[in-house]
This record gives sequence, structure tokens and C-alpha cells, in this order.
Amino acid sequence: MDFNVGELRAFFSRRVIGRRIEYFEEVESTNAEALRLALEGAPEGTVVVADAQTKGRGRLDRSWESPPAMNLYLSVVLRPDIPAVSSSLIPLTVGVAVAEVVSAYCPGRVRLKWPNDVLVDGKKICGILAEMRTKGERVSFLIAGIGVNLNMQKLHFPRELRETATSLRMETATDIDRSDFAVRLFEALGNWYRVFLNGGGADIRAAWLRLSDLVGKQVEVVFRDTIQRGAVTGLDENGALLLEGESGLQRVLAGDVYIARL
Ligand code: BT5
Repeated sequence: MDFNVGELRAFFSRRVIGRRIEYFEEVESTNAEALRLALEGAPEGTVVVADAQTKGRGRLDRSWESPPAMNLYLSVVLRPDIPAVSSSLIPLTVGVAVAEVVSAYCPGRVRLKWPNDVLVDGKKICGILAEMRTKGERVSFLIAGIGVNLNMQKLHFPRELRETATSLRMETATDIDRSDFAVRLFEALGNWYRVFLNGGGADIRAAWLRLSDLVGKQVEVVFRDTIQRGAVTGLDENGALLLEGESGLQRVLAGDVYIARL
């Protein structure tokens, strides 16, 4: 089940996302490769895809398991002409697009976890890493990195991830065609990115909130050595998580969310 990059290039040559596709057997990180291309002037919609990553990155120096021949690791160069402060909605936009595609394979079982995890029945199937470069107060470009576990089996995961991570194959008991998934993903990304550019932030937030199932839940958000606690009331215009806690309404900009045990 090879990744058919030729088919993908033909299909997306006239659209924004995927108008240029760079495919590698192995890279350290598709985000690093996309960053390099973006600094050289690669156009919006350039996608870097790799069969394997040797140093797949998560947030905060964490790593992303990226074995060859089974999953999708890709990074998209975006060049929205917007103030940097308005960019935090982009990772959520990407999350909604991924969740929509994963939902086509396992309807009703997909949830988003703020800011950027896609879960199937509570287990992580996709991580998103957005990295930005600014020019003054505006976005110069943004790299949206997406790792989706497609055909990984339990034994391919390191032991410590076996209870918390999953793949589409594990959830559906069928082999997933990576090219098919990529076609659907590029289309969904293109559609939702257009919604974002056309001022559809409210639609994105509504779609995200519907998929997250977090509103009203009591959560703890851990960022480095700080913890914020409260009940989720929604997202603000920029995608920050809103918590109603003991000290009033708080905006959360970064961190990992845990549903509090009461
Ligand atoms: C993320 O970080 O979830 C963002 C991951 C982004 C990966 C993509 S792959 C293409 C592109 N190029 C890159 O170099 N990166 C992007 P974070 O929320 O910090 O979660 C990282 C944590 O997820 C790790 O510490 C593990 O606990 C867990 N994890 C690692 N690999 C995993 C996998 N393949 N599936 C599920 N969970 C994983």
C-alpha cells in the first residue's frame, strides 16, 4: 500500500493546499523541512510529506513516534495575511479538518482535546504542531504539522503509549489506504482554511466546541509548573480556552487539559 504521490500531485495541482507536494522517504521532521522551504519562499499550500521521521516533534520538546510505512506525517506551509495575534485559531481549524476526516472512518467516536489532539474513543490518533514566524506584528508564515496514526498496531507503539494512543486500523480493523486518507485530508484542510480566511472564525469555534464535548466540564490545565482550574465555558475569538474558575473568567493560551476528577 504505497503512498501514491503522483496521483496526489495531479489531483491537487490546481488547489491551494497541496499545490506543491514534497515527498521524502525519511526526514528528521516534516515541520523542520517545511520551515526550511518556507524560508526559501515556498508558496502557501506547499506540503511536505514523509514516510518516516527520525526526530518527529511534539510540543514543548516532546517527540512524535514516526515509524516508516504505516502512518501520515505532513506539514503545510500557510501564509495568511493576518495579525499574529489572530493565528491561534489556525491549529483549531486544522484539528476540525482532521477530526472531520477521521470521523468518516469511525463516525461518532471522534473528539478534539484542546488545543490540538484528535482522539478516538479517548485515545490519541493525531497530534498537531503549529509553528509560526512573524514579520513585525503580522504572520509571515505558519507551519501546520500533522501526524496521524493510520496503520500502526499496538505493538508498534512504545509500551508507555499503548493504553493512550491508537490508530485508524486498530479502531476499524481494516487497512487504511494512506493516499486516500491524504486526499480527504488535503480537501478538508483546504475547505476549513477557506472558512478561516473568509472570516468564519465563529463557525470554526462552533465546530470545534461541538467536537470537543468540553463545555461545562470541570478541567485542569497544566502548563509547565502552573495549573489553572475551572469549568469550560467556550473559546474566545482567538481560540483561547475560557474557564470559569474561583477567580472568575480565565483565558488559557497554552497547556495540556485534563478533565478533573470530582
Ligand atoms: C503533539 O504534541 O501532539 C504534536 C505532534 C505533531 C506531530 C507532527 S508529525 C508531522 C509534523 N512534523 C513534526 O515533527 N511534528 C508534526 P504533544 O501534544 O506535545 O504530544 C506529544 C505526546 O504525544 C508525546 O509526548 C507522547 O506522549 C504522545 N505521542 C507521541 N507519539 C505519538 C503517536 N504516534 N501517537 C499518539 N501519541 C503519541
